Amino acid sequence: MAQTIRGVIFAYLASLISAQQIVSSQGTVAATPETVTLAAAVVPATGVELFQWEALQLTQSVLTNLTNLELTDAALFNFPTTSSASTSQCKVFPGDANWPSNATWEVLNLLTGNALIKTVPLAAPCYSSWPEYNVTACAAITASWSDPHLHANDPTSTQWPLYEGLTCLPPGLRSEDTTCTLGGYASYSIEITNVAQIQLALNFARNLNLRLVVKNTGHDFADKSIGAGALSLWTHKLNDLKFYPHYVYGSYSGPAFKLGAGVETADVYLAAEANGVTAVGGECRTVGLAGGYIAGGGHSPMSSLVGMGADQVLSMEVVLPNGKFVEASATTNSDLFWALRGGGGSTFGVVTSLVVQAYPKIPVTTMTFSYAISSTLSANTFWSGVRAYMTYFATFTDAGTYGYFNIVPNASGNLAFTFDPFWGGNLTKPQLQTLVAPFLKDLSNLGIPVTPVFTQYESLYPAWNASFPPEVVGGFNNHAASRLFPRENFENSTLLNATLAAVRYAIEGGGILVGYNIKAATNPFANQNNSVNPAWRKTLTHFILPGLWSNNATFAQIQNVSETMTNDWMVKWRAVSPGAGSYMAEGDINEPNFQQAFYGSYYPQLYALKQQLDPYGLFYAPTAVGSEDWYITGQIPMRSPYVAVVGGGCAL
Ligand SMILES: Cc1cc2nc3c(=O)[nH]c(=O)nc-3n(C[C@H](O)[C@H](O)[C@H](O)COP(=O)(O)OP(=O)(O)OC[C@H]3O[C@@H](n4cnc5c(N)ncnc54)[C@H](O)[C@@H]3O)c2cc1C
Ligand SMILES: *[C@@H]1O[C@H](CO)[C@@H](O)[C@H](O)[C@H]1NC(C)=O
Ligand SMILES: *[C@@H]1O[C@H](CO)[C@@H](O)[C@H](O)[C@H]1NC(C)=O
Ligand SMILES: *[C@@H]1O[C@H](CO)[C@@H](O)[C@H](O)[C@H]1NC(C)=O
Ligand SMILES: *[C@@H]1O[C@H](CO)[C@@H](O)[C@H](O)[C@H]1NC(C)=O
Ligand SMILES: *[C@@H]1O[C@H](CO)[C@@H](O)[C@H](O)[C@H]1NC(C)=O
Ligand SMILES: *[C@@H]1O[C@H](CO)[C@@H](O)[C@H](O)[C@H]1NC(C)=O
Ligand SMILES: *[C@@H]1O[C@H](CO)[C@@H](O)[C@H](O)[C@H]1NC(C)=O
Ligand SMILES: *[C@@H]1O[C@H](CO)[C@@H](O)[C@H](O)[C@H]1NC(C)=O
Ligand SMILES: *[C@@H]1O[C@H](CO)[C@@H](O)[C@H](O)[C@H]1NC(C)=O
Ligand SMILES: *[C@@H]1O[C@H](CO)[C@@H](O)[C@H](O)[C@H]1NC(C)=O
Ligand SMILES: CC(=O)N[C@H]1CO[C@H](CO)[C@@H](O)[C@@H]1O
Repeated sequence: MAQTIRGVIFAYLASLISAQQIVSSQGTVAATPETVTLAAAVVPATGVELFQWEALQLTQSVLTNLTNLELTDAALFNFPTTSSASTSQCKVFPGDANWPSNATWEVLNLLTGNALIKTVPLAAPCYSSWPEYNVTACAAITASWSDPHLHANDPTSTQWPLYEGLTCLPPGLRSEDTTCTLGGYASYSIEITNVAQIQLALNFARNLNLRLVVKNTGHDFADKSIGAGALSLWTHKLNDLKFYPHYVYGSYSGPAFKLGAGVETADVYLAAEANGVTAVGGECRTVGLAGGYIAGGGHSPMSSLVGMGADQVLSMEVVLPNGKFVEASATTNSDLFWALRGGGGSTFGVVTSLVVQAYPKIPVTTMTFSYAISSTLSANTFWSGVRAYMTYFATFTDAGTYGYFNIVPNASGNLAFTFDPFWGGNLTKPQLQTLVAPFLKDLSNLGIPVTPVFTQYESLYPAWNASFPPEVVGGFNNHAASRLFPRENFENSTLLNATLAAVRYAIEGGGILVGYNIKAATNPFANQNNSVNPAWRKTLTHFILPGLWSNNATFAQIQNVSETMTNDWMVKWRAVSPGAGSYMAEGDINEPNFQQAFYGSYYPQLYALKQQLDPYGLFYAPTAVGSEDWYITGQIPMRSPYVAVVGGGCAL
């Protein structure tokens, strides 16, 4: 017997105030998306100024209206009445008896204002098994596969397809995988444009015990933004940016930006340049500054001068696992504020925006040069050059610089060392030349010929634009780990030699080095009371160690390189830096004892807060706080755990 559902969907725009009915019966929903609008009310700000879309919220009276009007599914959107843990061991997965019916998904779609998207993998137009099959569209997707915007602008696609199971790649990229399935991609997404949609989605996922993921750009190296069978919140459209020339908040007084959760780094740097200030962000153009970047701590070309990205935050707006929208700052929800700045994304809630402080404009001078092993430059001399550099790590970062370099075989297969670049923030060309002169003399004494190129810029933007080309993504030929080696490793000759030997072992074993000589400077003008991995406060490096394979490598070969990296090369790195750590946002998804490595001594406090705020186990991401309480049911057994994001989730 068809049961009729009647409800009222509330308009939020004055012009649409008239209430509209939807009528539904089992399996069908008669109302069309055109006739409905969002279930939300406008709630005025009580603290920090809100973006217009942040004032659109799900309130108890909106829910009560739904209930009163006999929308039988309304209970699915309720806030929790108790803070009890979920009683179900496993998340509901597509195909399970409790998986929501099409009609139930349609109610979510209508209440969110027609924002639900059923997942079609990005490259589906390349596969005749999909209705989207279209040779022209496929050619366009294939041509821009390595462009991060392609993936950021898709509701579910990730920039690193390894952990989605390497399914649905553009044909020809890999001989081993030639099918298009959902793999590790979410089942549905919501294109988030306001707070009410996030609240509706969190309540829906929590009440129905669905897996939930948050996807901004999809940049995360461990693919923490995807998940099989999940409902995904796609936050990338929350890209408002507001500049305040004279912002006063707590003890801070100065320039500041309010950033929506979807804003990309390049947009912030451009806005800073236009307003005559300097913003703290990463090196990569399309990383989500207010998303995963600040959640993970955020290192920057500015870090050796002013600290971490997370240190610059003044306040945040966030939807909690219980669906409530709150502010977090040093004075409001201060424990949450502490955790959201360094404790990792997709753990304590969904951040909708944050306010960060900015700095006056500074000059930047860069230096580039390269040298390589050759018939006249031995491997030992090559590594002596690297050692010489390491002896200046403390001096250089104490002067505020950021040394970005790599050690990678050049096209002839000879190991090459390249500054890409050495970044002298707040230094003029003569100042940087004076700083590095002793190092260049050491290289010369070793018989290593280099031709440094110094370039001075007026501010961060032109220096950054010239130094960091648009990133290339979409690849799956490596898996990286990383290490934050402490200052003592470079100030004590015994330890320095041991560190150099450990690095050389990994590189000669087939790894490559993406190195940063960086520190998280102490900054009395910023709030550094946050959960950024304490290893960052002691480090002079962030060394990333990718292990490589060819695109067509078998999974056995991929597993071989991964295990060699995690269980051989990295063992040496950890042995010479006991108790140090690794940067979660550019770390190994298989890092042993990830709790210590990514969170250090803060882990127990973060875990306790996670239990308090999310007893439901709503938020889960690989290596996130509390993730040890879950396991992923591998859908492609041969590939687990290297394709760990594939599959549903179960509590241990
Ligand atoms: C080419 C490249 C260069 C990089 N350079 C730097 C650098 O210079 N400095 C640096 O520190 N890092 C750097 N990173 C790492 C980067 O900070 C992380 O990949 C970061 O997680 C990306 O965040 P995102 O929001 O863009 O990505 P996503 O993959 O979309 O999200 C990352 C994680 O954050 C969660 N998340 C995103 N938005 C929200 C939100 N609003 N609320 C709650 N959770 C959220 C996601 O669920 C996921 O767990 C770089 C990465 C790449 C790929
Ligand atoms: C609830 O419904 C009534 C009647 O349609 C309406 O006047 C009121 O504004 C609604 N409340 C909310 C919070 O939308
Ligand atoms: C195929 O894709 C192209 C490019 O996106 C588009 O212009 C065209 O309309 C599509 N064809 C069909 C039949 O959908
Ligand atoms: C991988 O295999 C595909 C299909 O066989 C082939 O076109 C491509 O050249 C191979 N790539 C590499 C790096 O071997
Ligand atoms: C740091 O923040 C925490 C969490 O809000 C607070 O309990 C603690 O007192 C703060 N510490 C300092 C030194 O301000
Ligand atoms: C690799 O480096 C060596 C030494 O500098 C140089 O002789 C050789 O030309 C380089 N090869 C390429 C392809 O750059
Ligand atoms: C840059 O250097 C000047 C002094 O030369 C100093 O006053 C200023 O604080 C520095 N700025 C930063 C961001 O470190
Ligand atoms: C950034 O650099 C590119 C070249 O890499 C140049 O074309 C572009 O004009 C620069 N943008 C700005 C705003 O300076
Ligand atoms: C240098 O490190 C070694 C090895 O850890 C240690 O034994 C030694 O005491 C250290 N020396 C100094 C001066 O700290
Ligand atoms: C470290 O290595 C350098 C260069 O090989 C050597 O001169 C020095 O004696 C070594 N230091 C220690 C403490 O072994
Ligand atoms: C990787 O393969 C090499 C060569 O077959 C083998 O010697 C090595 O033991 C393998 N390592 C792992 C971790 O499987
Ligand atoms: C939300 C959802 O999945 N709706 C689907 C319900 O079924 C109809 C007919 O198959 C689809 O058109 C909708 O997209």
